[in-house]
Amino acid sequence: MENLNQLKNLLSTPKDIVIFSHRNPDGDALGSSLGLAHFLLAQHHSVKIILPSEYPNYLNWMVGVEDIVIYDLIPEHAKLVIEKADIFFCLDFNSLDRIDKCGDLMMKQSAPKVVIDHHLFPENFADFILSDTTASSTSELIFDFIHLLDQSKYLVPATADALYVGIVSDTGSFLYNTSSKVFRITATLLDRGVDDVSIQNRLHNNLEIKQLKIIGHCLNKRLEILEEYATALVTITKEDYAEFDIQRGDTEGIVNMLMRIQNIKVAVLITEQPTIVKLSMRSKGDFSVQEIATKHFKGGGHKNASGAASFIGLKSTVRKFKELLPLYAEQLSQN
Ligand SMILES: [Mn+2]
Repeated sequence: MENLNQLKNLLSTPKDIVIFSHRNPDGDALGSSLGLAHFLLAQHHSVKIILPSEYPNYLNWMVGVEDIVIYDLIPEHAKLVIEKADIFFCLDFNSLDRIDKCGDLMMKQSAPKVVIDHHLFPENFADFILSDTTASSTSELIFDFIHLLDQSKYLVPATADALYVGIVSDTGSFLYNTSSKVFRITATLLDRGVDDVSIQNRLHNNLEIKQLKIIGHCLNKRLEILEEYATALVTITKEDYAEFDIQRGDTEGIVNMLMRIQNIKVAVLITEQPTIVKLSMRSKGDFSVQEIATKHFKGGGHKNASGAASFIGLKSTVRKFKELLPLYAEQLSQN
């Protein structure tokens, strides 16, 4: 991070700090935000986390979630908090549209803005940027940031737990995006007292029966294998949403499950939402679903994990996706 000393100075006296993370927050959004929040609280800053929309239920045990301000629920209060801030942190996103109206509200304020993120192509709106697209997660970068500030004595247990959640989430429990550095950081977090087994249980062995039945339905009735293109596709219709009472977070993990099929290089989950169609994509190796998300739909993310929106309805979206695959036939047919 350039001008790190300037930021160090700013943080040397108690400040009103607002931390933003992205809409539909995942384990890394929450993990990095809560991890940083507890680190700053230990130094007597006053800290508020603002998220545009609600976090999924499976994360509701994390220390400090009850104090998170959800913009969708209390926009007026969120606005007041934003107007009082001395410093803004933007975690796990790098384009302002990921925080909806909060982006405009923040940009109206002159207070310094810090971006810490691992997504490709950061927008240039911040005064301080720690961006590393090779990092497993933003939580990994919060760990780095704490050490860059030379303040590891404030890496309190609640921070260690939160950063562990973020790393586990964005590496699919150490299945991808790993590096020797990730394992070293994780070891340090365990040395700081993280109970890894109990957190993994809370994250993974925590499904409602309904959620398993949704997965069963999707794999049994909605899975299509496009063998020629090493691609697995699951489509969830509006009717499925109604019949199985599918809520936010219930479809989490389905697309990763498709990657477990042998010889599959690309997995996509296409869901029919009330007003848009959403695509969640994964890939192995050099094949970039990020390119598909940005070139052909409205979206982005990482080379091997991206999300996108489509506005042409479910059937046309599925057709469009399938028609794109021949463009990548050469890459997808390689072994
Ligand atoms: Mn992330």
